[in-house]
Amino acid sequence: MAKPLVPIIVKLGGSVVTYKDTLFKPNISVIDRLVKEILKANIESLIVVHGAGSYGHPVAMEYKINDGYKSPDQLIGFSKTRQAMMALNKIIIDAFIEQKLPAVSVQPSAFIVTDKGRIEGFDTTIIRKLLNLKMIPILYGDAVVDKTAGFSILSGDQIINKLAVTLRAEKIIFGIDIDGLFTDDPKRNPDAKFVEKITFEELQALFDKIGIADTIDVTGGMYGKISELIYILEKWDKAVIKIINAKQKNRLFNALIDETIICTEIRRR
Ligand code: IP8
Repeated sequence: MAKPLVPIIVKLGGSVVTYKDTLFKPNISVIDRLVKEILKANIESLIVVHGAGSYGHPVAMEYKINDGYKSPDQLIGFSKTRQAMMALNKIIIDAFIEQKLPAVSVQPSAFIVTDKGRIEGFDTTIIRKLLNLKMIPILYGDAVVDKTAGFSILSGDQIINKLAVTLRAEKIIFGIDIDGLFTDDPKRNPDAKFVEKITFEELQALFDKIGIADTIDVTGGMYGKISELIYILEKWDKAVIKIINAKQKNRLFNALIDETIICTEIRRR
């Protein structure tokens, strides 16, 4: 039997695919350009996970979905968060289909349960089958059922962590709206230094230095992202993670075809 192809995993961050400060505003031109870059790169096996941006985060925040079930008033917020994410997911899938790329939505909340916010069950059968068919599964951060808390918010980053480790992905590209990791938050500290390459241990040391993004982000912004990156490298030492600025033209394309670009590259050692 032919060896299954190892997928490349791409995260399209919420600050890339939406305007984070305007409720329910997708960044259509960026989405379209990124999909064209994916088309041009002609990748054999690809999974895309997108963030919530101004779709899921403000709604989840309003109804405190990430705090778990506390009162019946939150239930409508759980519904609205799910709907918001499906709406954004549809916009993104439509952009793939427009380019005749066979993307298909895989709704995380329909197959993932968390316990105290961490993924419990994770069955990749559907995703593997879709990849075998040469389709592009597209997942996203979602509002999910939680064993202890009733419900919780599952970030796209945690999904990527699980996918990368389970499917033994060797290349993981995180598309965000800055060039990569800095020694501090570059939006607040002008002396923050850009990090080109970093190892697992160095990343752990940097972990405490990077604060939570000041925009509305119920899953912890850059802080949440870094902690998930550490989890990936802890469990799967062949992963090479690139954090790129997906708002800059051709960065995603060049990262996909292994051209040298401005980015932060993270390896186990
Ligand atoms: O933007 C969060 O996903 P993320 C998901 O990947 C929701 O952190 C629904 C807020």
